[in-house]
Amino acid sequence: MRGSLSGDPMPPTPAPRFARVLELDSPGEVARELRRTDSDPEGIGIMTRKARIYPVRLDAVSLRAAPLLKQEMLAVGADSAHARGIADLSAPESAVVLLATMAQYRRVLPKLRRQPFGLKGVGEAVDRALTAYVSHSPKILKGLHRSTPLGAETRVLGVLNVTPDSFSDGGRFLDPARAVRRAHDMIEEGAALLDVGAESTRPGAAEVSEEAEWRRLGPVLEGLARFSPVPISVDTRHPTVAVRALSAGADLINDVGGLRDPEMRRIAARSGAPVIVMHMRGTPATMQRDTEYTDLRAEVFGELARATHRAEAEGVQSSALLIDPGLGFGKSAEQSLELLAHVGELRSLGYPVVVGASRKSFLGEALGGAPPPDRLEAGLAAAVLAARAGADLIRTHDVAPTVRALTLVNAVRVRGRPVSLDGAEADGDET
Ligand code: HH2
Repeated sequence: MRGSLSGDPMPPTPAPRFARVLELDSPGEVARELRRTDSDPEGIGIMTRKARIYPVRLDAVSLRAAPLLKQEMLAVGADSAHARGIADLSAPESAVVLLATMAQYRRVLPKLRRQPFGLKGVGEAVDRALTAYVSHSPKILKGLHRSTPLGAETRVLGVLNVTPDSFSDGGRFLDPARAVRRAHDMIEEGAALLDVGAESTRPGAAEVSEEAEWRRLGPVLEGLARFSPVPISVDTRHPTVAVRALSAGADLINDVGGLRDPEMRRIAARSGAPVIVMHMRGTPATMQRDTEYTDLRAEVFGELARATHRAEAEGVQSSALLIDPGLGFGKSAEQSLELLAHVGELRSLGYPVVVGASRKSFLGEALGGAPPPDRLEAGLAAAVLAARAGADLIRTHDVAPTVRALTLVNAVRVRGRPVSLDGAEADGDET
């Protein structure tokens, strides 16, 4: 029988009978949980970086680079997946998924920088994506006339359609006085920004002349610009309308054309106005004809990445860009749901993320054919999912209920402080 030094019998060693799987979304949360174990503070910083695998996808990694990449990943105890055809030399390139913890990335990335076959660029791209993904630093969105904070919590972009034919509220706010009253109400209800549009972009909508668009928009903007304390975005695909709107008091451009029009890029660069770059293929008239994607999320992500990259190369400040997956724009209901479920991936690009699901037909389809007035709850659920994934702005017609739903999400969510790959802030407090 075991005994203590004093000869008394040893008390039975307590053994844990229950184990709890932890849900820790951010490095900040991991660090806080580790602190509860009374770990050594230095150890907490190191272990925080080991808590979670961050899968990272790369496209078109060359035949020569992919095996070397796998070898480097294996050498740090991580892994990377690539096409079978890389091994038998039948594939010229491959999509790659890296699987590693932050600690492993930290060891492997400096090594990649010294490797040939484009691995230096791969290392830099992975570093940028991870840093952008885990950071959620609050920033100020500087509109041309008004600014607003973004990033600390998910906020609402209130929709005002001054159109006769928008799919859910067409004709309700064509009268400028009524439109301005609605804007006033949305501000009272807690909208962080307003989005005013004068052309319906519903699938198959007829194109409106720029003159007609401006005739609807001008008086409303004029009325709004006088009193609105919140930034006003103008939802237009037309450069001439964007220019007139900015000089009539609009603060930013919401371009459902995703800055594909070079004139729109020039206006953005020259004016300094922020732009929401939304993903869409074709135009509203044609977009539902092309809903074929080989790899939906990779393609939407890649197209947004190229659009923002081109805009920056032409002089648009990166701090002026926001991105939006364009739910329902040239996407089937199923595809919109997939994008919604994974919208947090867009954070890898480092721009604030905008999501618009409000009253859209993919919600109706998910509900078995519900018309727009019956899509409120599904729209709120979509807003909550997007906010949970880290979206910065939810574009919605239903401002008051969305603000209330997001208040809860914002209260529950613990957002980490900016974290760099060297983990300097990884054990810092949450904001
Ligand atoms: N959706 C619509 C219009 N503009 N802009 C962004 N950035 N994101 C969106 O999801 C988005 C958008 C479509 O909705 P709505 O304005 O209500 O309809 P309509 O185009 O028929 O006016």
